[in-house]
Amino acid sequence: MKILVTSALPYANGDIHLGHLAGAYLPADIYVRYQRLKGRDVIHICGTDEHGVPITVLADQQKKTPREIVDYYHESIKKSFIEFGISFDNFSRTTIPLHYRLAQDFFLKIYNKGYIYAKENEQFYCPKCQRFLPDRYVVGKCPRCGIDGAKGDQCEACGRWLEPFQLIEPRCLICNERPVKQKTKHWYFRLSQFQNQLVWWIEEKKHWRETVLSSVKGWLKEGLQDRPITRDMSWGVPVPLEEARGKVLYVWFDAPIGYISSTMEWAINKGEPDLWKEYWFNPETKLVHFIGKDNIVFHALIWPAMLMAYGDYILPSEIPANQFLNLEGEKLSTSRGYAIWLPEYLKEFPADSLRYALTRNLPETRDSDFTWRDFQAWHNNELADILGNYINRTLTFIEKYYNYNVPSASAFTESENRILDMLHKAPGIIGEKIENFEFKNALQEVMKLAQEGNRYFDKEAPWITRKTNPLIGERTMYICMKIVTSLAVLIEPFLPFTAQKLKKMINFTEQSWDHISTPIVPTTIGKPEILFKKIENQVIEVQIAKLKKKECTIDDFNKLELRTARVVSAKKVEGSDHLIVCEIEIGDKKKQIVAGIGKYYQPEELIGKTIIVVNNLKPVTLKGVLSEGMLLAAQDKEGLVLLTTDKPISPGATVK
Ligand code: B3M
Ligand code: ZN
Repeated sequence: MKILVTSALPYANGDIHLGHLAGAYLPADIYVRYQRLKGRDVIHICGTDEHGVPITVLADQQKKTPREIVDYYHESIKKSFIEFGISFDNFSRTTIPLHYRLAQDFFLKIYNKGYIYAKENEQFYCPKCQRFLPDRYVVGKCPRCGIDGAKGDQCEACGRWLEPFQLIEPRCLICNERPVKQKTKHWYFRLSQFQNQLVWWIEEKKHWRETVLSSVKGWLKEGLQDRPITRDMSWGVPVPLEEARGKVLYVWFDAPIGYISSTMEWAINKGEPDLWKEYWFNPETKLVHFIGKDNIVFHALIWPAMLMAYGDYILPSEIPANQFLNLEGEKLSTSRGYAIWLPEYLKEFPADSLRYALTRNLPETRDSDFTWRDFQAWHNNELADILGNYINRTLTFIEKYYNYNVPSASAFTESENRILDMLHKAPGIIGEKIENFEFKNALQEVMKLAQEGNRYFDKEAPWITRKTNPLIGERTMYICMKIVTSLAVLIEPFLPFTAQKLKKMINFTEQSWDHISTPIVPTTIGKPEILFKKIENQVIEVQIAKLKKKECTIDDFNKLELRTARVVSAKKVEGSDHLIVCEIEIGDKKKQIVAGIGKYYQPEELIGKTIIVVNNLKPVTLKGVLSEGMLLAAQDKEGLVLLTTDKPISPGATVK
């Protein structure tokens, strides 16, 4: 059996954020890494989606060409995926000539079979911009949920797939003008003809997720309508018909074909240009599409219908679509900049910590919420205190008392046999969950082993038996190493960077999921290193503040009482290098504030300066010292400078 895994092609109009990762890429990567360890014939295919209105709108806004936009984001997205450990076999783009040829061939073949027809129709046209307004160039209120800002093709708030004419109070995205209807000719895909075939096909998919099935069945119940698959635009794959000059294929027609062209590119790069056929034309191939819920209708209805129309190709076997990930209790919004972007995340934290937090909390059956506090807690209390600590205490014990040589043992107690049995069964249990797309539960099973290890270590107390009964001490450490060895392989799909470090640390090279059910412990280990360093509160607070900072109304701003203040005295807070406590004068009042500026200023330098403070901040205690306000400072890569006034002014003056 071959397994062809795809992850939704991200639009090359922005960086990857946590929502994308939790929706498709991380579960796909866990699945693929597992299948590779099982020794299965699996490939993971992806690439950037470089056409369509999402790209041209951004290009218009930034006064750049679509080409400049997609070139930039293709590279940026590709780089952050690599750094996050998303292991694609090929990461292509939909603007390569191969893709154009394939998409045009696809169109022509189903056109010649009679599944595409032309029709004159009315469309929104902006009189001011003098252009047709396809899809997202029209915005308005959603007819279903009423939210303003719904796009001409989809309402992001409720997920409803829309036609521009359904929008209430439509307007042109570029100039806000009310568009008019004007005639134009377009080519339609006879989706309605596939209604019955799709109903039968979906019937077989009883094991699919309820969320996927219910949305698909909803569409089928409404009855499928023919879909226009061309657009009046210049950026895209040209429609391969003489009479369609100046028109391009709709992005959702060409994008899924990108799965095929990316597989073709993979085969070419491998030097076996026909190899892709062994996947796409092979009824034994399991085709798995990882996507977010907003892409369900395209992958579970329209794309299969396109494939049915074409013939030859296989149909999707699995579509484990995820629900949405919210952020600190609110919906992500890329237009408002309310998201955590992967490149920014990676500048501050290790990839595996986020892989862990997201997997632990995947929106598999319902929307889930990412918070920085959970992230910190899970990193510190689970990755560091359970997994990292278990591995570290085992390895340092062997380093210290057995000079890096792993003790051996042969006869075991009942509870030890129970642990060996648990290790024996773990790959099967975890594997089954992964194969059923229950990644959250699978990860929990992995963590159970580390928990069990800690319990066993505590109970056996090898630091005592080492002296009182050395044979028992050795046996304990042997069992402990068995667990560490199993973990080195079993964490790999979830925490690939940690797995690699751990394997190196214990001189272990095993690459097989099945072999690890009877782990063969290495005879010697290398120098143990800490796998997870704790994440401090301050670091997390900066991240929370960053998110909160994104939007501020004038009312929010007016809540702050900003004043000038004169520094009367200043000294370092005891036991801290970077905290300085200042006594300040504001009008005729005195108060004290604690500021984290010790790295940039000596206390003496501050005395006599007029600074700007937030006067009505709720008092807090920092390192046991009361702080009744906050001073303002500007910071960049080079350092930090205090804000002062341009000319002398009395302390207590208001700042606006
Ligand atoms: N680019 C939508 C998205 O990024 C779209 C997916 C295409 S998959 C063929 O969510
Ligand atoms: Zn306009």
